[in-house]
Amino acid sequence: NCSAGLGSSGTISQYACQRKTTLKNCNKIFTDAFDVLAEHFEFNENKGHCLAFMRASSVLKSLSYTIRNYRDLEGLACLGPQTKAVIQEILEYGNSLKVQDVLMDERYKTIKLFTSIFGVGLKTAEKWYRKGLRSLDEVKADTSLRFTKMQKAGLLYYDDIISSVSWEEAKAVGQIVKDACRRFDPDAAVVITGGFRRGKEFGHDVDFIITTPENGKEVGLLQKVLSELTYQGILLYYDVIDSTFDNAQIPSKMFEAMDHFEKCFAILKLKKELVSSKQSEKDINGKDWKAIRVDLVIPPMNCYAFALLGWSGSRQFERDLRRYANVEKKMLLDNHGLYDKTTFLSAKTEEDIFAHLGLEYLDPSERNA
Ligand code: DCP
Ligand code: MG
Repeated sequence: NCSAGLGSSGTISQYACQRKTTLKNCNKIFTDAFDVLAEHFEFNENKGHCLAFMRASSVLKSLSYTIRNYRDLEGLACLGPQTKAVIQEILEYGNSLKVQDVLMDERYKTIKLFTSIFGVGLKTAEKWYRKGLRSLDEVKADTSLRFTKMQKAGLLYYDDIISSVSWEEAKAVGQIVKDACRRFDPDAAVVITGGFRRGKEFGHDVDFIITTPENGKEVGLLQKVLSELTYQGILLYYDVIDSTFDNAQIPSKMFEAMDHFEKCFAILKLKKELVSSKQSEKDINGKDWKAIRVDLVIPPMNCYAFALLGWSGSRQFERDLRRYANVEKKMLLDNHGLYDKTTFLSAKTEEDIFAHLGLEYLDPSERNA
């Protein structure tokens, strides 16, 4: 129940890290449209338009009222003629022709389908599209394609992975991962991050940050945990990315897509009996488990707060937090640290990082930008 657009204040920041964005979205009809258009431009590698729609969507998600007429848009940041035109169209006709066109577009539909396979990015999806492939069956049947190990797993467990992970399932996976870590280090910190930490009820995977109180003790832990999960027979797939993290590394290497911590992209076999609401459930083939995508990230303790903040998302929140640090504070922020010109600013908690940046602390549930 969102209140009517009682005077849009002009005080909404252009940065998601200065807005509170909970999961309650009063403007879903507009943000769904923007999210489709942003994705369409992403698929066409039009970064500018993609960003414009993502930012506009994010601003509307932060509003405590529903946009009911064009005047409600006055003073809102990040809305340009392009995004405003879509809002006006939806206000007038209930939907947007451009969005309808995109949703019907064969290229959009196919790229969306292919990139929904674990291990398939935009480049691969486009290549398959250009070959004339349009469905998963056609992809699987094409003997000229060479799949990576990740893509093979993605296709094998496609149905399980595409059905989203519930919080109940995430908790059950959390218990398994925690038990495995604590076996080797009783003091290991194991925290669920990503969308579940922001309070989402469903996600596409379960993200974990794992570390140890003593710096350096985390080295070797991941391998032991993976052996344990293998021994239990529940590690369906994994790909370990070794740490390329170097404490001496300073700002020049910033703003890379991926951080340098040791991490693992995995698929775990979750027994349905371990999920409280799904006890003794079997599907028609008698399968009593579900394949779940899991990301494990292992930073050293001195980077823990930065890693946690960086992996808690949302993506738009992270983007704006870095942009804010950079543009407004002339600092560099990434998943490893915060640099003020030449000084490394240390932080034990996320609160410390917000304080360094002069920002009011936002709870993870308020970072759903
Ligand atoms: N992240 C990021 N940039 C990336 C990848 C990840 O900033 N290129 C951060 C923000 C994400 C978090 O890591 O919120 C976890 O990534 P996910 O893709 O798992 O995103 P979510 O957990 O937010 O969503 P989902 O519910 O789909 O898993
Ligand atoms: Mg996630």
